[in-house]
Amino acid sequence: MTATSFVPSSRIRAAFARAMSDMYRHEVPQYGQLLQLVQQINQQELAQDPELQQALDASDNLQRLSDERHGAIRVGSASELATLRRLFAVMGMYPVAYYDLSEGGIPVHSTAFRPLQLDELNANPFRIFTSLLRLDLIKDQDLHAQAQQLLASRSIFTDGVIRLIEQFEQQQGLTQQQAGDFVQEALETFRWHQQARVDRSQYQRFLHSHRLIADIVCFRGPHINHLTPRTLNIDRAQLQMQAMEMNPKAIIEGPPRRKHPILLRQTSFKALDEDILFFDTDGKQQAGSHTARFGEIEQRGMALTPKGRDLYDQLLQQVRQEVVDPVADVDTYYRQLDKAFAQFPDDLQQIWQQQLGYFRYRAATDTAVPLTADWNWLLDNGHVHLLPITYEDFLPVSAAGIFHSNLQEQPSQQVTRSPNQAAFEQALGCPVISEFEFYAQIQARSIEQCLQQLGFDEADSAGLLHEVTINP
Ligand code: OOG
Ligand code: NI
Repeated sequence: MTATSFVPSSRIRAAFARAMSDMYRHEVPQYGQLLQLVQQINQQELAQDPELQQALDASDNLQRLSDERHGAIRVGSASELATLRRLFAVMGMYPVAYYDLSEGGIPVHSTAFRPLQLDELNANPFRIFTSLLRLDLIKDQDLHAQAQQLLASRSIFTDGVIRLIEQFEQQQGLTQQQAGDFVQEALETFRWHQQARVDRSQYQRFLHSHRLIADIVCFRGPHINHLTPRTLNIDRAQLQMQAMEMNPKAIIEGPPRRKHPILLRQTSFKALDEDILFFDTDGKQQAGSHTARFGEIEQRGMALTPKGRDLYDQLLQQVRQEVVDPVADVDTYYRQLDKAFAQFPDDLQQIWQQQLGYFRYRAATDTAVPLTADWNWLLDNGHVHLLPITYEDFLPVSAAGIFHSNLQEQPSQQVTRSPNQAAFEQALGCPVISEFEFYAQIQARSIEQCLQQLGFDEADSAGLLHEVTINP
């Protein structure tokens, strides 16, 4: 068999994303409503703002807008996480970034499996935020042991998907038939199971320890807990969700609304109460309910350099210290957020000058430019345009906010901050990929191309390259 008969991983990813969306809409009809709302708002925004349309078009974002989606799952053991890594690799999705959620009082740490190259993201941007339970943070030894036993005795993957993953690894690809089977088999891992694996009292014990633990250990699999389309106006979407009584969370996570959006803003409708079944001690079924699944939306802005990210973290932390419980006083929270972020320039040239964000450099002319030109001159004279690079990753403080609003109540067990990237990577079976390197590479390649187009040879570009490579 020749390599050309294999299905490109982006096609498998797209088919999987579609199948997942269909399944989730069927399982959680309110998610279908959210999708419609976002589509409507995006159409209106594009119609009202031709500049936005152009900007999205120029950065290759327009054609993938309607299928921009992420999802999230939570798993319980190292071996589950390691097999997921192999499963996602079939779809060209690799672990990018380490997120410590213990900081936000959540006993998990996470990564996001996503495509790595820009052309892959453009082909299909689907990604999965994946969290691993920190059993080491469960203080109650008895519960800890029970959780371990439940996790060790479940198998969240079908035999079929394991076989296909092995085939993929041997052949370095899947045929059309195998790819179709793979999507169906892989989907099973993410399906909802109404039947819990424990009785009611055991479920309650986990719930009281931390609601998240009950969600992770009491079921047969790590049901997909939300999907997320991309909106062009999250403020409008939030208002509409309120008007439609969709029970949105109280605040939009992330930076405030800006002329030039940075990073990521997110909100969600809160997790629904869903009917589940317990086994009682006689093996009979008993009705109960579980709250875990929700729908989320996101608005993406530009990726920030480590320097920009530090400024973002520092400003957000300042606001969180001033307004300890944003949910209790939403207006004050937004006001303080706006006030603090006045310190973050909202002008592309300034963001570039202060090296706070990543950009693609586009040569705007084919005419030769003086070899003595510097970037300021090239930009000011319209020879080069700067296009912000879209942020493709996540934010731990926002993620913790999303977790919290879907856990209904404050956890009774305190979780202390304890990042452990080494333990996470050991469970995963490889290091996570640095998100900053990804953006820096896109930027560096665009600079090279831009200089070539402007007629600079290697020696001539040295000065200009030096000027921008201080940018990580
Ligand atoms: C994941 C929450 C984090 C995001 O978009 O930041 C997340 C979860 O609830 O499992 O999805
Ligand atoms: Ni999410």
